[in-house]
Amino acid sequence: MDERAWPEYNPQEIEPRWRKHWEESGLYLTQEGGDKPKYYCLDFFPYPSGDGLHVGHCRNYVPTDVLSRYHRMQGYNVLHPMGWDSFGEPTEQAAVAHGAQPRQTTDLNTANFRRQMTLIGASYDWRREIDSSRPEYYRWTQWFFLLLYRRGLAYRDSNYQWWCPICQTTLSSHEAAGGVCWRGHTGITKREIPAWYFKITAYADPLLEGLEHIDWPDSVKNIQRNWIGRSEGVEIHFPIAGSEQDIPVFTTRPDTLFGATFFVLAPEHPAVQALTGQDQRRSVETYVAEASRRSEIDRMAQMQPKTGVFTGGYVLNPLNWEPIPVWVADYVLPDYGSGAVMGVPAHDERDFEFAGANHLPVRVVIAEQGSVGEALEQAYTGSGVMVNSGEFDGLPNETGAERIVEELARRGAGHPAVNYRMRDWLISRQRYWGTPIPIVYCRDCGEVPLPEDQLPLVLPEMEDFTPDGSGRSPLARLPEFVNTTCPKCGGPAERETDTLGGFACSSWYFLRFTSPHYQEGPFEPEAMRYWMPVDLYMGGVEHAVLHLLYARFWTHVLADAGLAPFREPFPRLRNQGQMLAPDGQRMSKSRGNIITPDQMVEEVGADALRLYVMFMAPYDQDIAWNTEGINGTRRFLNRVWDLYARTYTISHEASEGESDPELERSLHQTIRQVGERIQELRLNTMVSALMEFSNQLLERYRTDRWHSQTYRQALDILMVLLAPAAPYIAEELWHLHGREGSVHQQPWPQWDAALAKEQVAQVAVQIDGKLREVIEAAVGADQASVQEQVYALPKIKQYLQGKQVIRAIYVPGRIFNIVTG
Ligand code: ANZ
Ligand code: ZN
Repeated sequence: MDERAWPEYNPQEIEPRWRKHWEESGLYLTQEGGDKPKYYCLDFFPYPSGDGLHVGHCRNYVPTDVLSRYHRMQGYNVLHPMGWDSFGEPTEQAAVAHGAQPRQTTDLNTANFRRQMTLIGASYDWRREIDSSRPEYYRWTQWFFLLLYRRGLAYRDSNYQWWCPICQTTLSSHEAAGGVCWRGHTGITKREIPAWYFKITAYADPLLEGLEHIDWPDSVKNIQRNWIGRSEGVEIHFPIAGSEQDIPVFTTRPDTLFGATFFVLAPEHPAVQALTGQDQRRSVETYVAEASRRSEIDRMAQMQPKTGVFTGGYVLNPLNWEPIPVWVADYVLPDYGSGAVMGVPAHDERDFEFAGANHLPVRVVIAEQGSVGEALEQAYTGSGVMVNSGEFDGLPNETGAERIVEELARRGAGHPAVNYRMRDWLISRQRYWGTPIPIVYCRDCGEVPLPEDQLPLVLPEMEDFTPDGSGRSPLARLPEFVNTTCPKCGGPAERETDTLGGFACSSWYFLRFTSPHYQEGPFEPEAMRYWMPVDLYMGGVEHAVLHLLYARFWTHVLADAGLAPFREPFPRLRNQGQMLAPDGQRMSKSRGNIITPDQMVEEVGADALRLYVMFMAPYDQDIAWNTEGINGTRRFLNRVWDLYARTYTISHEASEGESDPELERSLHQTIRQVGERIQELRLNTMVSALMEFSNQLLERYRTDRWHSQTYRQALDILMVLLAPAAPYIAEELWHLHGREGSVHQQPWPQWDAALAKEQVAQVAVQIDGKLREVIEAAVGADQASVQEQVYALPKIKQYLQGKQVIRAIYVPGRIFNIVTG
């Protein structure tokens, strides 16, 4: 083939052709069994929104695809599946907005997602697609509910719940964090509604402990740690004056006990009634009624004035019997610790503020070193020597704390205690579009779980599934669903009408992918043990607690039930950065700044899009889209194409030319770099390694040094190295050269350490004419890289301390000269 006969690079023609071919030949179907090692590469479970994908999603789906392709070429069995988190409110609301049924909306949207994902070359095995709103799937979500139920980890309770008046459903405290519902609605309130909970608090310690053994971003681990909020302290019992009873408080500062000048109950505390005196009754009742209307978030805020009222009652300091006045104030939360605190204004900021607002005495019991005992302007929260604390005076406060706890224990008035900020997970929703809860209520037997052989409990079709404001699920309006017989006694019974929130579905889907069509259980045990745990899990930062905590919880439960030989489902987690619009704003439909993969594939091709998404920034950084940038990666692909068009055929016809040691070294270095960088997700520099190497080849061509055997070998290998990142062009080049099979089924090229080794030179480092160090630098390294190497040397750093570098000159391969002033 001569140069002129070579076709133009035309991704619009190449890409659809290969898409079709790959699908027909089943190129990406997962292989199982054999003795290959496995690699399970998973994206977060997307909910199929009507907007479809924008280019931001490519920052998730392109990297995982590149890793999957790379591992296949490395000889792994790769599981790279995709499915839909289609139950839950987003889908239901979208259906309402379009006047459609959620089933139709889901099917329409998933078809579009699938098309777009295929467009960008994502190599999912679509035979394994799952959809959480289909009975074949949610049957097993119900199975998990029953597993948790049997293990005492699912229970129904009537309590004050977060309620979103717009979604018309209860929210878990996780979803209500920050005072807005997780979908962004403000005005959430508390409402007393019976609801189902999962007892995630029983797993607080294992969930904390597990974080120590997994490779996750520290920021995500810390968010989970804070969410669980383990706090070690002491429970102290304060006797009520004139009563046999006492009230416990949780404190992390037992050393400040003698500084407790008041005592505060949360307005909801059950002892408020009993402690309130005749004269205070009206003011206390008014205060309590008002507090219940304010949200927990307002109450926690540091800036709130500390309101409260005196109850007229007293408790006694358990060590010296000093009477302490009891107040009711809403800065004390009902569901943390015991819902009561000892107020120590001298050493706690909020107590200090409260004392100031209510003219309560402040008594210093920990003396700050060097303080002369003047009035405090703010609470002193540091350490020091104990004062005003009876027999404990003069002790360092850490020792004092231990002594006080011993003394309390001796008198039976206190003991060490651990508290958690995390609450149980509220999972029931008074909504239609979710997994029905497999529980019935029988007049005689009470709450009865459905036997497993009655699963799936199918979600009935409903013409009008909008909530009616009753606080009950729309399913309650269907007598044919509600009325049933008791599985235990056969008598009349009613079904639970709440459904499970969407987070239930996503708490186990990664297990389903290991055997998506298995009928006898949620997963085929062998397949699950083969594929799990997930080797790389990737998705957005927004799931730091909700999904990522729940999924860990279910897996821990599964392990304790003897059904999984591991506790942590995701040993390696990575979060991709956000893609912002060119204007630096978040991409959103309402701003009208969305860029779709469809547009980009149309304009420059999927390969250029993939390369740009990787090249633009480290994968975990937020960055704005830049159209000039994608033109750059398209030009790179044009150059690669040209390279092959101009020289490939000829170089193969050419007789054995001589070798090119310098090119050979770069070739082996490039193989190494591309592989390592893919594994480490350093995808931007992976692309630059491909670019640099291609440029080097082009340079050989321009300067007529392309007749070597090395050059020809380099072209053979470059196609293969391009395959994970730019699968279409790599495949096309492969076939244009009459190669057999698919480039994607080629083994990853080996690199040779000896050949990759840089030739090094001894470089003398001089400062102001004096020899200070000799280093080894790569032959051909430029001044900038040698300078970086030199300035990083501790010895050189020391010499340069306090001096100013005026000039640095590199004489390649010989001397690095620094002149200071
Ligand atoms: C007395 C004291 C003195 C406290 C002092 C602190 C400093 P963490 O670390 O978050 O666990 N507390 C206990 N229960 C509370 C509730 N239901 N609502 C609001 N605050 C509550 O915090 C433990 C501290 O938070 C406890 O220690 C208690 O105040 C307060 F110099 O007790 B401390
Ligand atoms: Zn019964």
